[in-house]
Amino acid sequence: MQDSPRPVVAVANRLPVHDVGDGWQLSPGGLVTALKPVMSARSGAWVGWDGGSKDTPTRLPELSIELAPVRLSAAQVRDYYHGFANRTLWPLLHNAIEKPVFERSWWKAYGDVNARFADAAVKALDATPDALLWVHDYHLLLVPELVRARRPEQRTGFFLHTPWPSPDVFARVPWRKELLLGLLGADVVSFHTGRYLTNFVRACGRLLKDEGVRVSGDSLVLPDGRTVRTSASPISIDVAQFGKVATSEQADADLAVVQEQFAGRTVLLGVDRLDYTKGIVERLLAFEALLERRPDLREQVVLVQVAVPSRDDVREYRQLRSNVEQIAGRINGRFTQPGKDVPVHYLYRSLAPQALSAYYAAADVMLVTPLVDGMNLVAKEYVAVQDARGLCGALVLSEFTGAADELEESLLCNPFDVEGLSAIVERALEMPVEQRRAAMSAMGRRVTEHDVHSWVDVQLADIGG
Ligand code: ADQ
Repeated sequence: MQDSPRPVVAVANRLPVHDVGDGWQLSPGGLVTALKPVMSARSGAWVGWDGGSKDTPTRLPELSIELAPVRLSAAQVRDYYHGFANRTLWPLLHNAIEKPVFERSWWKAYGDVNARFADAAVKALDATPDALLWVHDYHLLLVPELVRARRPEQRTGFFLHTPWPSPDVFARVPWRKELLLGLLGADVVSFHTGRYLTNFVRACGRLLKDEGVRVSGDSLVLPDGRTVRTSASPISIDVAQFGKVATSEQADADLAVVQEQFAGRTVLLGVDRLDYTKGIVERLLAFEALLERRPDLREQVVLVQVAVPSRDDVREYRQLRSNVEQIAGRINGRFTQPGKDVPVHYLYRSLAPQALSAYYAAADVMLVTPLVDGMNLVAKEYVAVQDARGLCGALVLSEFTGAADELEESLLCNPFDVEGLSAIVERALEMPVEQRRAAMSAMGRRVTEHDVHSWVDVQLADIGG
């Protein structure tokens, strides 16, 4: 007889629900969609920050698991979330492309809040016998060890959604040993790619030598003999769900509007959270260089840049927004012909799934050009939508994304080289249809085979040991 699957206690910065005015709904997003069927089959709990709302439900009809809200004070949100998570760890883990800020009071709050999350996780584990613990992302690096100290036999996995930088970059953070030892409370620590995994193992080997931690292949052996495994397990999207949305009547209607708006022009598209890791400035500069070099293209191409507002209480993000808007305005000022449409359409907002999928379907060339990105799901979403509709647009993809390891038939680019990027965009515009078709169908197959459900299965099997 087959054992029934073990329950799961997931811990992430936010709970997977949001207030829609007259009630609560599951938030959209890959992780939630992926976990929903698994959690329904397995039962368990999700521990996360309640985002400041006082009436977060502990159950939702469409979700079989318990929601375990963590309350944070305004000072904790400021120092742990806006401070240590977003201004110390986020830039540090993204190769320090913005300078990380090191502030002792933020570190203190980070430790306190991680302890709050660990308390809530232990409570949920006590109520769910035999559960696996699955901790997510850079907000909670200390949680695995905090739980291990109280539940030494607990099976625990950690998944990092960002990159892990080179050991030299990671070594800059004053609390580097504590952060690494926090993670080593897990049984398995997982990353999107083998490169991040190697960087992490090398950081442990170098910085924890004096603590008696030994590297053995891709594993770390602790002084008490316990072994922590690492694994590379690229996250993905719910391909079937994207296909369904992409071929819905609403998406057809939205697509017709976009196509009419840009009739006769080739559409280039960028879709990102407005974040300095995403290379939006370099992308705009490459587009500007292209229009400069090729006057014949000025009325033939349009760049649609959709940017979701993000972290606008952080100075670096406000500065980025103002740069992006200034450059988009400059390009339109320079290249718009009297009586004609502008070359850059800039949308600063979040879009509904059908509208987003209509833009993906309308895009002849998708520009995914981050300076550094753990995975990048937008690239996979574009492939899923184009494939579901039998289209064959060209994908220009930064080699500094996790997705580049899997989508090798894309046009890979180095976004730091603006002239080079501009030349690759030109190549994408001229790529023969057979070549695009072959590339899209190979990428479509790969994304379909490795969707988010198979990622969850692999992760949970790994944690189960
Ligand atoms: P993010 O940095 O947020 O995620 P990404 O993987 O690109 O980056 O996911 C963004 C999500 O937001 C996508 O699902 C996309 O559809 C959505 N989105 C973007 N613009 C939108 C818009 N205007 N309207 C509506 N939705 C929009 C982090 C890491 C990534 C990693 C993921 C998952 O930084 O590297 O891929 O987690 O692990």
